[in-house]
Amino acid sequence: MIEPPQPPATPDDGTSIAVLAVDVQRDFCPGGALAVADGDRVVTVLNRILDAAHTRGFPVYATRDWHPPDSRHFLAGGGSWPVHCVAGSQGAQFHPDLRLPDGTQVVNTGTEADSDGYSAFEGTLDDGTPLAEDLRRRGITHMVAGGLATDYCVRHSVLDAIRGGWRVTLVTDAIAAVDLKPGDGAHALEEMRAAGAELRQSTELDLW
Ligand code: VGL
Ligand code: ZN
Repeated sequence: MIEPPQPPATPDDGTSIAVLAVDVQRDFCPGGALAVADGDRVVTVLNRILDAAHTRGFPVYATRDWHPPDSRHFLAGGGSWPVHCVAGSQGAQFHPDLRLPDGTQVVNTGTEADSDGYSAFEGTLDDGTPLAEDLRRRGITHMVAGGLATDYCVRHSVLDAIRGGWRVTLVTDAIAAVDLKPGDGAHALEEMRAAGAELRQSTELDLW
């Protein structure tokens, strides 16, 4: 039997794409300890992107905020936030509707008591490998990113990716902001765009 042609693992322009889903966890969604307004709205959009990535053989990275209970990131430890995403807790679970493909690399962030760990690039895979090292090892040059929250972990991750030399497409309907101060999310978007992130609606992506 003749096999149908397989989709290319890399697009024609020589770039190699990975998808980055940032902190799509129960605690950042309605009902969670640090709920982002409409945080769960990103799930449907990200699922479509994750399915397409999987079909095309693109690696998927899913970060999760994964704090120790005594983190200095929390109000009681002198930080800014109510207790959220304590490692192993129910609130730290990925949103139950998020469909992470087989082979998704989980990136744990904020695991040290003295760090906020806002950036995916401060995080490590389960075997301790830093995210940047894994991306380089796999020849990834371009990241398609979405998740929570626009003004914290998405912002820090996207800015670090650009500083590290990666091309970044930020999916504007796959993100939502904490907006501790009104306008924080909009400001973060502008900052990422000015740094070189390409802002796209999911419908405009080349993934389909
Ligand atoms: C985040 C606030 C505190 C985030 C994490 O994922 O954006 N925000 N911890
Ligand atoms: Zn946190």
